[in-house]
Amino acid sequence: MKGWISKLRTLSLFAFMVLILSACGKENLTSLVPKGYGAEQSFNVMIISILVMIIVFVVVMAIYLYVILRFRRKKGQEDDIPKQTEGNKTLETIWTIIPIILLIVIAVPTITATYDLADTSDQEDAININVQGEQFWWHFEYANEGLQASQDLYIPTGEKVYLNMESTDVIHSFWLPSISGKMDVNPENENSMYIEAYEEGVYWGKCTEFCGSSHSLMDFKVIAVSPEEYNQWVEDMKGTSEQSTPETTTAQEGQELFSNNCLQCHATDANQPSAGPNLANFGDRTTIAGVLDYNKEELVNWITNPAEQKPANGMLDAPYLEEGHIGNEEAEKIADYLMQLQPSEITPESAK
Ligand code: HEC
Ligand SMILES: [Cu+2]
Repeated sequence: MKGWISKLRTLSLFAFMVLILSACGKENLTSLVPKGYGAEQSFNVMIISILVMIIVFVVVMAIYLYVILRFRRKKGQEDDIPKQTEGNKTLETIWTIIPIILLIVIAVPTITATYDLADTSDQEDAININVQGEQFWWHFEYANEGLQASQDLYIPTGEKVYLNMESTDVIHSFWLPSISGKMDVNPENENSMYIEAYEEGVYWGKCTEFCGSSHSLMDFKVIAVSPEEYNQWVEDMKGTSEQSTPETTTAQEGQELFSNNCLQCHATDANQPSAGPNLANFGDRTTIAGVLDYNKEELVNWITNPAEQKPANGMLDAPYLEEGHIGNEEAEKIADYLMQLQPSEITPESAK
């Protein structure tokens, strides 16, 4: 009786997990539908290993069932003792050689793919981006163009893009499941890997090394557009050194408030480095701080209370939070200003 209950419990736990986990997969956040070179290589290796495992399972089970059925004790044999055998050279040779062959079948493609993905010999001629992991956001610096970006990384399709990664604080891990494998982002050394997206699209990325209270909120996006659109985007971002005056008066007042309270950490010129995220194309974002829905209400909440949705993030050091002179009304004006920062026609929409 007891045994049945515990079996039932295990079974229902499995059923529950299947239900929960099957809802986990998000389009463009899965390594099971590879859309880039690194992800495809990993997927192929995964398929080979799974096929080998299935073959082994089926063959072993078939022999097992055959033996159980064929050599069952039958009526009248209750006292029979079967012939005792010890050691069988042929059998032992077979079951040593078969696993060796299977391991070779798995090892050759795995090692080939590993060396292939680690080969960075063409790095100098490629697009290079310095990736800085920060608690809890991603800073992208386009090394060739001197452009700064955060959260959203625009890349051209069909080209190798090298990411040179380092962390400002603790160890993070960069994972873009649909396009590439994972890479640790360390404070004390630089790690490089390349990504290559086959098709246009918005691909989701995650930090996969526990890095603090908002670790699970350290999301980012890679926006793969055609090479022409990418070049256009780069030109448009370079143009953000010329700041135009916003059209509405509220946005103009917001700009003033932003200069006085936020510019010490942020920049709205993509050519300017800054300690916090670069907001030059903030109006083209689809999320705020990587995870919040992109709308005015959320943005006002974020400005007035950044701790609520993303505990312990770097913006909590902002002096205005203590001084208390940015209320809802001021935050709304700032939101009007930030949401009209749309320097380029190339947006996540272009990647569809
Ligand atoms: C002490 C430096 C600092 C100050 C001052 C500061 N911020 Fe931030 N801000 C940050 C950091 C760091 C982040 C990244 C937080 C995260 O996502 O972990 C951030 C994130 C943001 C984001 C989300 C960015 C994105 O890429 O989605 C917005 C919007 C923002 N800040 C607006 C403001 C506004 C408006 C002000 C002034 C009222 C301000 N910040 C003042 C440091 C600062
Ligand atoms: Cu992290």
